[in-house]
Amino acid sequence: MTRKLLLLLALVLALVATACTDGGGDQAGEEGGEPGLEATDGAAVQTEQTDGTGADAGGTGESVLQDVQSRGTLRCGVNEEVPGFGFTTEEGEFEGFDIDFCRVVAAAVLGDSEAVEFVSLTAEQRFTALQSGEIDVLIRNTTWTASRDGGEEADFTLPTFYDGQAFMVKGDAGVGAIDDLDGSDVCTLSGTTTELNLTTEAEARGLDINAITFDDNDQLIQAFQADRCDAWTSDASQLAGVRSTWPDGEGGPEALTILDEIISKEPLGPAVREGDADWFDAVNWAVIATIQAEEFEITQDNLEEMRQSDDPNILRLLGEAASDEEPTLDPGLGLDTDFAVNVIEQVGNYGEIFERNVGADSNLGLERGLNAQWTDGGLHYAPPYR
Ligand SMILES: N[C@@H](CCC(=O)N[C@@H](CS)C(=O)NCC(=O)O)C(=O)O
Repeated sequence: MTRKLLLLLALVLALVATACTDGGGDQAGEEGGEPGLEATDGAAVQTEQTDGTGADAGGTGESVLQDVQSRGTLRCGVNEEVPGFGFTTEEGEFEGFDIDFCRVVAAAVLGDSEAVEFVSLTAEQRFTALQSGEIDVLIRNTTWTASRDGGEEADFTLPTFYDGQAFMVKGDAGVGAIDDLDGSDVCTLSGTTTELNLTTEAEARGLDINAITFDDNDQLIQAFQADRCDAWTSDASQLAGVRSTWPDGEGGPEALTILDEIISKEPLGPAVREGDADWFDAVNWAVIATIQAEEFEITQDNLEEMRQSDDPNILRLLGEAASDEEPTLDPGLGLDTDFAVNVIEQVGNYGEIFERNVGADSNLGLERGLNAQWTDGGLHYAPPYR
């Protein structure tokens, strides 16, 4: 390829990159005026327009890790519409699996799981908010994909939830499998991985499926309730969340069926802005600490006892000296050596977070499945903390 062509190509790519970042903002603008976000730590606060450098988020520009530690609060981009994962209660409190992982990061980085400013985002707004520095981390049922890693200036940590796309139908629709949806209208949400998965699966099965795409989840729910679509497709876990709070006026949860077939891999997890290794490591190891704690069977209840354990691996994780010869481990993550203690004490280990929000102790009642420990046939595997 000639030098001139290479230069031209580089120019085009630069243009695309700029176009991509702008695109998201515009869309947000389209939906509801200001591409602003609503930061809520109990009281609604409207953030001013940003210039995308991140500096306006009060950052020093070195690493978000220092920004958060000097600010004393974590700005976490979340969902407020998905029961079990990220939603607001009647009292206006944020609750859910992803919300608890915001608290895990705050406990690890600030020693205080409550030092979080929750910023609720639509699917379309999430990467713009990350790129502009309005949020420090995105923990919002977001799938790790190559185009997001490469094209959205995002770095994804270890997944917190291994999910897959499914279909939800009304129980009385006579639909028992995806193939029964031939000739049907299926609701999807724009700005998500859902739409492409649907068209890919329909083509693979030779089904004639008409995708009806909405920018806003509420509009999608109204259309589904009004039978403007025969099925709703999205991540199975989130459909279970929506189903768990389906209004009695619409027949309650029993009125809905989630088909068994899963058509995609949706590894969900936190994302940080690209190119910030210190912040990436801090968030990643905060997540890993919850998984390692469960593997070591360290719980909120037995934590104090475990700090007296004679297992050096457990002592290392809990910031204790592993032996007389081996002082407390500081792996150089820029976190307190006992950060995992703050995480477990204030939020819990992985299993406790799962069961509380989406598992046996919740309305969703999800099985661990792929989200079990590797020792139980699942995918959660913590790299060694040493
Ligand atoms: N994991 C998918 C998103 C899946 C999805 O759209 N989930 C729905 C659940 S019903 C959702 O979050 N809807 C609410 C919203 O995005 O505002 C992605 O990263 O694109």
